[in-house]
Amino acid sequence: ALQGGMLYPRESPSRERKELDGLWSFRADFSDNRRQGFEQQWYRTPLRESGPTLDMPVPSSFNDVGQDGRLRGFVGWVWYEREVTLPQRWTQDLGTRVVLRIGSAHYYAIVWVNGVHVAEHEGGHLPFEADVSKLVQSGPLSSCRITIAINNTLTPHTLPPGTILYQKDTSKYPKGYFVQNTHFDFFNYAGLHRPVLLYTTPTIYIDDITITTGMDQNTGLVNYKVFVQGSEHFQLEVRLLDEEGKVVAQGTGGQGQLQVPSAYLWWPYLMHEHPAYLYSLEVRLTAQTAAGPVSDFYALPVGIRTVAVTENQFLINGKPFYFHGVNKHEDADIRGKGFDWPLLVKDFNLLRWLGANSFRTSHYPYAEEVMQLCDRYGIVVIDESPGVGIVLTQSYSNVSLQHHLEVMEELVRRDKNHPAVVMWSVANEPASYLKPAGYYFKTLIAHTKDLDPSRPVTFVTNSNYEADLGAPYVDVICVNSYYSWYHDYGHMEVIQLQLATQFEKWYRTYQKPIIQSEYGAETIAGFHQDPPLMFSEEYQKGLLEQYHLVLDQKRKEYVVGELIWNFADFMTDQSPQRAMGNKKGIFTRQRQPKGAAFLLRERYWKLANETR
Ligand code: BDP
Repeated sequence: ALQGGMLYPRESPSRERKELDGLWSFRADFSDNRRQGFEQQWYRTPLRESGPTLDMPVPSSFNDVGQDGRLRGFVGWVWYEREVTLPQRWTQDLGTRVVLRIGSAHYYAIVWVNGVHVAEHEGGHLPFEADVSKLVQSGPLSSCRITIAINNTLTPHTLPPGTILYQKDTSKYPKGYFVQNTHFDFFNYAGLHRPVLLYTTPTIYIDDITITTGMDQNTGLVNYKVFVQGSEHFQLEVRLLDEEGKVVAQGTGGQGQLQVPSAYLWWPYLMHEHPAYLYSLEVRLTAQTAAGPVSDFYALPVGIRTVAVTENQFLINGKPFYFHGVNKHEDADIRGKGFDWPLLVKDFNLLRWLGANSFRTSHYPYAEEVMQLCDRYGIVVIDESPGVGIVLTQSYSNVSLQHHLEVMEELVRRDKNHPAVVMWSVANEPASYLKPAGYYFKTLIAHTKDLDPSRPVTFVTNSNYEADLGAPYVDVICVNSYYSWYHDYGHMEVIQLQLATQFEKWYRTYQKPIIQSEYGAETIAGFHQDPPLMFSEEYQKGLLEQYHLVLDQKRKEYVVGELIWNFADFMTDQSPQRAMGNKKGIFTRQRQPKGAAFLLRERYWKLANETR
């Protein structure tokens, strides 16, 4: 099990932050074995002393910012480095704990501070930290050098999995030639994708908080657990404040239940006049030490809401909820998967323009800042792990399963307190018909439920309903299908029959609510053709309309959601099926609408008005 918590670093009277975004020094290790950086110990001295460096923006993928084609498709170790000057109170005060936090480093990362190894982390979509207090407080230095080596190689045991394919035929390929293959279509962007920062806490500190919420008549229930590190002797006080700043409940100790009479609930956007109501849980720690009193303070946004699943409904606060939303990607021009505030705000404005009430974090956990905005805006999230492309038998091995279990621990630890998150998705389109899939998904889903008994768990399937060995363990069936795109292409006339059959078969077999978790068509913005032909805007619209006819019948019975593939066009690996990326977006990669966006907008607002 994981050690410690992963609270989002927030400023408070006892905590400071220092953002390390900006330009870092950078070098890709182009040596044959890609290990020169380790052989020459590039972390020992400033990076510029071991060779030429580039300026690299953080956060950003490194792939698309340069003019060097070799860097765009680079596979192996890249090195990032940055010098930081620290305030004296951080380096002199031994009561201060200094933590280095990396929002995401794709895929495998090793971190040194002043040449000393401080952290190692596998997985490109979740944060990790290192306590660097001793290092920055050990000498007269007020600066420190942070070096991060990152490797983007994917193997059958990474999450997502991939395969390195060596080509040994020297009549066709140069010596040592290899390519990275993946079993998903989005481009394997890499680098420091999310904010890197240093923050402080006292040495006795609030390490983690777990919130679950409930309702008893009109009384909101907030169950809290606070974990403290650094001492066994301390006092804890918790207070719950409403949006006006008024204290509505309080308690003491590391665990308890707060009761809020006539509580405002956290409702999804468009479902209620006052959606997304957030209280603030203020946690105050005090302790006496030989050196004097210590205090720590942390404030966590809290939404009071319940989630439940019946045979044919998805309930939020006891009311049937219909997901009308999108699948997204973290993807944009130039920055790749790098976190970007303007992009974030634009995307949320588009979601609200569209009347979308939900999205799935296809196919990996998104930045914490994204989740925070979902809480604030009332956008419901299906929170997906990076379990995409689990299609090889090797990827069902025990090694892979162990890692996947750990990733779910990291994901739940990070996102458990977000009211917007209503369901976990452990995977997308795995080969769930393979023999080991039954045990794999049974174990994975049971573990996720142990970690968080308060939310339903699913994975997204495209297997046949009869052959799917994981489906018995999910709470909600999520199905992807591409009728008249990957099958019977060009023939929209088959959609209604095939889709209705799909729903009926799944429902009859499992008696669980169903979400159409993907459907869509490749569409090049500006291509027009009537009668519609594939790749035209008219075909995309026509295909969606056929799906909607069936969805409108089945949502009266047991279909509880529809998520279009995809919100926006996104970059993929090169292939003959993809004209510079996947073009199934209803918005272009630059976030401009295709015709289908207007069609969906009308539909989503209509659905919203019906279910309000
Ligand atoms: C689905 C995948 C998604 C792809 C989509 C497509 O889940 O990641 O991008 O197909 O091919 O199978 O457009």
